Amino acid sequence: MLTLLTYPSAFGLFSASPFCVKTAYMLQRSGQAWQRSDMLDPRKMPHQKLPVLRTPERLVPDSDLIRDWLEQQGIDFDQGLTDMQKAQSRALIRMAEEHLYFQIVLDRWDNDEVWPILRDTFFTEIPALIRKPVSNSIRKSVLKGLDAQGIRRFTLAERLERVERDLEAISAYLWQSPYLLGDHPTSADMSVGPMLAAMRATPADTSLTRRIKQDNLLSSYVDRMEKAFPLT
Ligand SMILES: N[C@@H](CCC(=O)N[C@@H](CS)C(=O)NCC(=O)O)C(=O)O
Repeated sequence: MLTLLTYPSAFGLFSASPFCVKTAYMLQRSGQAWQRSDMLDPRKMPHQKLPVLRTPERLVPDSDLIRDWLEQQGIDFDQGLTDMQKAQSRALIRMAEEHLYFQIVLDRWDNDEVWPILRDTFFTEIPALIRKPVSNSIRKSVLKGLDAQGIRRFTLAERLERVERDLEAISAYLWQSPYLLGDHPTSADMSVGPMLAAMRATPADTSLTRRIKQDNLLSSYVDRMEKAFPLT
């Protein structure tokens, strides 16, 4: 049986990590038998990140490498798509994972209202006595990473404008069909759906949570994806 090493359920989601949710969707779709195994500290993992898939032979890190592994077993997540649609799918996935994702991380980690909730969700394994200083220093290093990545250098208005462009692009697809590239979910949905779900689920009232919650097209798409891939 395959085992998905994942961050635990949080904020009403299968996992606080959209990459873990994406991988759970792919596993569900693959038809393979799998189970979840929750962990909070990924430092012993091959990339020091989650998700990781434990297969009979080895640990496979990274949702995209897990996708490759599953496709090598015979599943085709993009069956029936044209080469042009596959190219569009790749661009949508990169947009979600290399831009929207960092917007979500910033929305969660740079918000003093969300921070105590994050601390009590992600750092429960750290002994209570040292939890505050250790988690504060992890928070600092995450924010430093967002500075280095660049997203934290924009003003809030500039950031929202950047998000808006991406959401408009995603919406343009969803005006055409129930899923991004047709009438059934493909790999782009398994990446974009969890990213929008994560954006909506941040446990505070932020510009990003409001943006998704108040948008019927995007919110009903997130709900549709969650219904298409029921996870426990
Ligand atoms: N490219 C990776 C990204 C995975 C990722 O960024 N995971 C985050 C959680 S959403 C993580 O484990 N971060 C821990 C860390 O960076 O220390 C994938 O597609 O799986």
